Amino acid sequence: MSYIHIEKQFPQLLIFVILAFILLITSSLFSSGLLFPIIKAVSAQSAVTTTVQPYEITTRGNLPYPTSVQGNGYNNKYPLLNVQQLFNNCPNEIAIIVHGWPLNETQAKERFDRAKMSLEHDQYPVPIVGFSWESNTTWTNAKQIANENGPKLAHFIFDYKNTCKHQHNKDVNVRIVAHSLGARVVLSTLEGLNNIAAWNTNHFKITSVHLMGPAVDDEEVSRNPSDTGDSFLDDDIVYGKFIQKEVVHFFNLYDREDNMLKPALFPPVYYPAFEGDLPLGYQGKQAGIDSPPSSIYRDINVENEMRNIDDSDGDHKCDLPNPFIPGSCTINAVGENHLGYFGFRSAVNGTLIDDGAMNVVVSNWRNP
Ligand SMILES: [Ca+2]
Ligand SMILES: [Ca+2]
Ligand SMILES: [Ca+2]
Ligand SMILES: [Ca+2]
Repeated sequence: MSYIHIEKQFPQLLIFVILAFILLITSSLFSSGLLFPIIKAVSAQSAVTTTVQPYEITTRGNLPYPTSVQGNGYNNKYPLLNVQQLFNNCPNEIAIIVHGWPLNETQAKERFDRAKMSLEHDQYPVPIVGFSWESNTTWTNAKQIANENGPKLAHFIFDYKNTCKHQHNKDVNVRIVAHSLGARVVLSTLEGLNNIAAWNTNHFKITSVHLMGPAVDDEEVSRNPSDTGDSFLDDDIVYGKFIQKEVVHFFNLYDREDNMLKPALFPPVYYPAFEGDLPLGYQGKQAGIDSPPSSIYRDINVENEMRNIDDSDGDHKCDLPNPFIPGSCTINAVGENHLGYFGFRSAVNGTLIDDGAMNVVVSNWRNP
């Protein structure tokens, strides 16, 4: 009887002893001041500046394969790293940043630097690879060049994943973030990957794609070719099957107020006038099309991330002046600045004012 009694009491006794022991340890840590340095160390760590390693590759000059850009990043702020390092180190993940239209090399570097600052602000220290392509030409030429760049970027991505896998035994994650007409480069890249036999036999995938304010027709993410044909400049190709096959998570960040993408009653009207259709970045995929499942493809409204700031690149000029009214800027409200997705730069000292839609990108990376 008494034996059973002791056995029942024993767990409670044990808990009491453990609690007393914990109390003793913590109180002695407090009194000796040992616990305070631990708290201090934790808060100091969260204040440490996040650094994003900058790489850049280019196909400008109609190069058949992207080459590593030497020299410095935007405004000589830092040296660009050699891409060969990536192929040797194979970090767990990289983010390829693709710019839009119609940018020269300096402007491309400015976009990559803004993306870098926003990622640092959002404390996501992923190495970035800026993809600089020859977009500083007419809209029609730039569309053609964007298409041609897809297979080139596809081969680069394949070589990277393949080298890391078979020479360093590492599975690396490749993410892509593309702005505006850069979306056309990326859709063409997915088709290009699908055409690389060894990409398929290795079962490689792109970890995530973010299109930010994509300037491609709103049916191009369909899996059914018969969904195209609703406008006079259609490509007669849809990319939904490539999205589904090659990408783990695909995000379309759209903005109904974007001044390059929205249809408007009064000029200037850009994408809808150029193409006779609504862009994917205006209000998401076209209603009724056969898009990939929502486990892979998602539309996200980022209108409120585009603050009412008319100078995102810090050149003291309105990012999109009204060509019909001298001295008038088309950016007057939240959501309107098509150039704000990568963030906003101060015209006074070049630092970041706001991270644009990049916090949404980072949030999706952390929690797909
Ligand atoms: Ca359409
Ligand atoms: Ca169309
Ligand atoms: Ca500007
Ligand atoms: Ca933001």
